[in-house]
Amino acid sequence: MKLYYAPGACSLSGRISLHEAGLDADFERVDIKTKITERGYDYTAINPKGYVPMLVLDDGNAVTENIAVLTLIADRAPDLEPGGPLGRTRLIEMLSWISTELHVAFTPLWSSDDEAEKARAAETIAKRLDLISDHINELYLFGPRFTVADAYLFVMLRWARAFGVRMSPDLVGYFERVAERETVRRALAEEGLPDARPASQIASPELSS
Ligand SMILES: N[C@@H](CCC(=O)N[C@@H](CS)C(=O)NCC(=O)O)C(=O)O
Repeated sequence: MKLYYAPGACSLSGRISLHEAGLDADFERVDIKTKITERGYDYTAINPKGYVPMLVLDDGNAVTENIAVLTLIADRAPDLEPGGPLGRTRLIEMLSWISTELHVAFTPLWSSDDEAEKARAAETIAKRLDLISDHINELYLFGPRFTVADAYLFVMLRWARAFGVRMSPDLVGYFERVAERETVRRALAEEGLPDARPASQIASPELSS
C-alpha cells in the first residue's frame, strides 16, 4: 500500500499507525500548496479532494479521510483499537471528535491573517484539549493500549505546541509519553521532523559514549 502524506500533517497519524501495525507501505510526499507529489505528479488528478492522507491499497482501492484511513489500519491490526463490545464504536466516537472538533478548529491558525480570530481559535482548541485531557486513562486515551486515536491526537498536540496553545500538565505528560514510542520517533524522523521527546530524554552522543 502507499500513503500520500505531507510532513507533519494529519497524515502523520497514518504513518505512525502503519508502523504500529507492522504494515509495510510506500510513502509519497505531497506539496499541499502546489498539489504536486514528490514524483512530479499532479495530486489533484490522483485525489480530486487534494487533501492528504490518501491510502492506496495493493488492489488499487484508494481510501481518503483520516477517520477511514485510521479505522482501515485498525481493521488490519485490531490491537490498535479499544477492546470490548463497544470498542469500534468508541474508536469512531473519538476519531470523529478529534477530526471534526479539534482538527478543524486549527484552520484559522494555519490560514488566517486576523490575530483576533487566531486567538479565538487557540482558546477554542485549549478548551477542547481540556475536555480530552479528562479522557486520558492510565497511559493513553483508552487505557494502557495505544490506539490509532492516540496517533491522531499526538499530531493535534504537536500542532498545539507549535502554535503555543495552552495544554494541561496531564496532556503534556501524555504527549511526551507518546513521543517516546519507537514508532513515533521513526515516523517523525522519516518526515524530517524534530524528535518530540523532551531534550533530557534524547541521548546525546557525547553523554552516551
Ligand atoms: N477531511 C479530510 C481533511 C484532511 C486535511 O485537512 N488534510 C490537510 C493536511 S492535515 C490537507 O491536505 N490540506 C491541504 C489543503 O488544505 O489544501 C480528512 O479528514 O482526511
